[in-house]
Amino acid sequence: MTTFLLGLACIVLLVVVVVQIGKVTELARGLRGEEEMQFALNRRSGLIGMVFMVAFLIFCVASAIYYKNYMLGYGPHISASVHGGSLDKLFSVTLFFTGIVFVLTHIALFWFSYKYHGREGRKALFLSHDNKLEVIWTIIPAVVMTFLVISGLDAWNDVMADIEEGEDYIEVEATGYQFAWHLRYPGPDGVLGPRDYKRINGVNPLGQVWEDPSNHDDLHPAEIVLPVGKQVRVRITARDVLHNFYLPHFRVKMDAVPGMPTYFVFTPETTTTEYRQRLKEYPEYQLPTDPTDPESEPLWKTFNYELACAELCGSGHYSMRRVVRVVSEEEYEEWLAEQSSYYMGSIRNTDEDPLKGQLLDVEIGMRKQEFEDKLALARAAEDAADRIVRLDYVFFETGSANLTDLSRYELQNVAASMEQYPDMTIEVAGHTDNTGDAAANQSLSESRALAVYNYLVNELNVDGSRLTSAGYGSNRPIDSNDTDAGRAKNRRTEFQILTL
Ligand SMILES: [Cu+2]
Repeated sequence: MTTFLLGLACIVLLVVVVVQIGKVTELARGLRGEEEMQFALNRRSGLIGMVFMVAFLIFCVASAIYYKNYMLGYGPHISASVHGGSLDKLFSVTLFFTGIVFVLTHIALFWFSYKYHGREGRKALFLSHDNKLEVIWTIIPAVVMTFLVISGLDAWNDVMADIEEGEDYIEVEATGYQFAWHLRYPGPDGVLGPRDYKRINGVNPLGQVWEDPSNHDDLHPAEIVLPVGKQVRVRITARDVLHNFYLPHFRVKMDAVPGMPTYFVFTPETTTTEYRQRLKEYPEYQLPTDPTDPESEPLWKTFNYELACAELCGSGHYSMRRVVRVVSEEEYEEWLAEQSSYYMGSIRNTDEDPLKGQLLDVEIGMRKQEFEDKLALARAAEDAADRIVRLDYVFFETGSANLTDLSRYELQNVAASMEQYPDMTIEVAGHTDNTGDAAANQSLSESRALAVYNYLVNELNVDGSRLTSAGYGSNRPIDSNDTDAGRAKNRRTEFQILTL
């Protein structure tokens, strides 16, 4: 409020001053003669213009020098990507020519208005046109522009070249929406799965088509991590309005257009750590990150590359920042291994999952591996009593001895192991938790073990003389029967290896 009142008072005072000066000039004009007064004013204006011109040019040059270590392309901010240098060079060449024009035209502008100001006895020269002059000021800019445009086109074609057949690269996808970037990595298969905008909803932010297995391993990380020296192709899309994928330190900038995927290929060549070391050399980046806390880490240490949106896309535009890390190949592989598939983590077996209730090839593979690991461990056990393999994926319908459909995969693993070890004999055992009647539990465990026995012998052709079945009711718990989790563990089917 005080600031507003002060501002208002300033404006009122300014108006009063201008009106008073006007009155004084009027009076002086009356005293000294109008024309003479005008000539003096012309001369003064010309001189003030000259002073302004000198101050302005000094200010322009000095501020450019003062801030050069903050500007892209200068000081520590030379490009961190392979192609970036050519763009920086282009900017410098353009700046060189436009800089010359900028300085010369300003000097000419103010010098002329001073030198040729209206004065006693001077008359303006009438000049309809001058061919020579017009040819000069058309040809020189045309030649310079042609040179700039051609070298610009050349750099553009170079920078915008897409991946060629057989080249090694990683593809990353960035989808802009109000107001963030949704990032997607292809996962181990190296393929970004297909999308369909009609499928976009709260849990499927990109509209991925879950029936397609190439979507199953796709990752949705929170930051962009890239290995140094490797080609990256960024597929850029938008979900609502225009956004712009901008990685200033890598000189990457491309519109994100709804319905029209764009791309950019670049190769980062400076890791985040190397860039920080570069910044460390400059006093500007030795200042504390938090200006109010001199003890806070210096700016160079907290520096991170960033992804920004360079299209004014709405009120939350500023919040579209994402951190970008460039690391060594090993660190990248490590990071990649830590990421988990979005489908497996957030979609699998939820209502959103069209494959709910089916087993995926990768899951079958994972379960087979788990089974083989457990079998190897059991066969290596010293004590015969420890040679037990729990069949974690054999399930029955509640309260009955009917095997669920998906149990067949685990039983196929058992059959395969019997074939692999022709001398192996086993006892299939059923166990329950302690809820309900003990006699009923006993009989349920026996019939469940028998169901497994029958399936192995009748459906999977395992020789019946090599296995037996037994039920133990709730007599052999492996966990507490006081918790849900414990009881779930106790309800189990397993087999014990009798002979190796
Ligand atoms: Cu945006």
